[in-house]
Amino acid sequence: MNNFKFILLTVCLLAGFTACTNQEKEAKTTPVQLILDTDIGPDFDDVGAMALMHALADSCQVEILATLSSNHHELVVPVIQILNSYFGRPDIPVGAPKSEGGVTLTSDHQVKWPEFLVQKYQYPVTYTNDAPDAVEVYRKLLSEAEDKSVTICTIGFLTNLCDLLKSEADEYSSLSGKELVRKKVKHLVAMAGRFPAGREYNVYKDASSGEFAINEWPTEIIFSGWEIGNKILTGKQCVEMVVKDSPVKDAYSLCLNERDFEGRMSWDQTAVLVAVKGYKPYFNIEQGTCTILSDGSNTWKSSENGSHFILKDNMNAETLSKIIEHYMMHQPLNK
Ligand SMILES: [Ca+2]
Repeated sequence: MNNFKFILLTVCLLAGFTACTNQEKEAKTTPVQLILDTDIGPDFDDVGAMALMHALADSCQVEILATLSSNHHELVVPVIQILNSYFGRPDIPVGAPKSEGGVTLTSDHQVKWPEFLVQKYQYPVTYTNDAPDAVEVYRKLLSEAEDKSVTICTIGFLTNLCDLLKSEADEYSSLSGKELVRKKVKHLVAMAGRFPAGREYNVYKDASSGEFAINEWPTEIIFSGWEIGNKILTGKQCVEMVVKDSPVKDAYSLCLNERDFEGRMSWDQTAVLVAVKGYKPYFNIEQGTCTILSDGSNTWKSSENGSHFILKDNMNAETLSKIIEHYMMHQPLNK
């Protein structure tokens, strides 16, 4: 090997070796311990949110403890697993709601993109009904966690979180669900509600769960309300990516080809971004109390001692679109 080749090889090895450590330095702290709760299917911003989450995991900023479905539809867990597998993490625990009631919903697009992904990406998948009970997954992971260490990010219905709060002592913990959450959860980041008042899909589709979960939740909650992600359009650049066989590109291509030609709202991505990286510098926050009413609508009362926080605008929507879409376009490290 001549000197030039040796130097080149050394530089390449060092570049590879330092890639993650530099990004770890960027993170400055231990990775966020995250459980994601998603309804992926009725909307596809969850696809962008999961891509963003895996991008931040590849730069050591988040450790994904579980990816759970809040939706009974049989293809929700398969789509979650396709995205986890695509990004090199096929073994992330999954789970699904097992309680009565709740929501069973899939895409209303003409092209059923969840079916398309399941047919195209022949990864081994677990259908939603066969997945473990999400409450059991929560209780096991929380019981094993350090106190106040777990961030939960919900970007779907609040079904599992309601069931978790109502759960009782079991083989994993002698604590009730509410006590377990109070002890182990750092905070909840929720794409839920509309502020200062209104009615938002993730809450009203399972209003009784939404009412119980939010009103009874024993830690701080950061809400990314409907009004935050609604003006942040993303996906057009994902469609134009020069990559083959990306489930992220496929989902956005199929959906944006039908409507949302200028990009899809980024409700769910904003919640995951804040759950992992914090609200600064992307947003400001306002402190107070969100109350969910029985019809799934919500109110907001600003106060200095409330345990809730709502995101408020700081950056302009165009800048946030670029930041979020950059993460959504992330490619798996080992592809
Ligand atoms: Ca969602």
